Amino acid sequence: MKDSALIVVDMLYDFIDGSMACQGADKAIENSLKYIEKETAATDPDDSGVRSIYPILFIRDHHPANHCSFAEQGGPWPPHCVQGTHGADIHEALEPYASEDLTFFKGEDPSKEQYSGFEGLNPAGQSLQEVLELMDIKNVVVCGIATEYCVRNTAEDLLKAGFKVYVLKDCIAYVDAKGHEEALEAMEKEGIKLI
Ligand code: VGL
Ligand code: ZN
Repeated sequence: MKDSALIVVDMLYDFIDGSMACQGADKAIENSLKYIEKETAATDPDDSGVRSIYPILFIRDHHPANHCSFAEQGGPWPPHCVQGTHGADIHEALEPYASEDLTFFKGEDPSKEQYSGFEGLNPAGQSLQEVLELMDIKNVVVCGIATEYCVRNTAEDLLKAGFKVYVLKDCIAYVDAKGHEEALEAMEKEGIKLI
């Protein structure tokens, strides 16, 4: 797809096999990798060294140890994605596709919950929207974890900002199966395309 980019949301160890391991995470990673390999594959059969350019942006939940979303501070979640821990790292199969400029950290303020990747910043202090606009991206494809929280909030904010939004329905994992189905239905009604 022209003018498009992939946004990988929170494919981090705590959501995969850690303190908040989500349902379908292994499958979501496997399918995301297949999608990435297809999108970045050589397009010219005579020149397999040439790979098409397809920006891949990463969102990372990145909490201080005293974050307000943690149960010990009265929040709904077990501690997860604490800065500097393995649980906050991108899965190793996806990590090679990540670059500093295209990685956006969220949830760093101890007093603020941030489910949306839209609230994240890259190390240079740029927002997701700013960077997508600089790259002239019009279509965004979203995969990641968790459907009901960060995937949904990120996709909805992208839609509100005027992007055409696609969610890869085989490349998302979830906290709760019913919540996942409801979130998909709601997103589709809003105009987000499930592909
Ligand atoms: C998320 C709960 C808490 C997510 C992050 O990535 O969906 N969910 N922090
Ligand atoms: Zn979090």
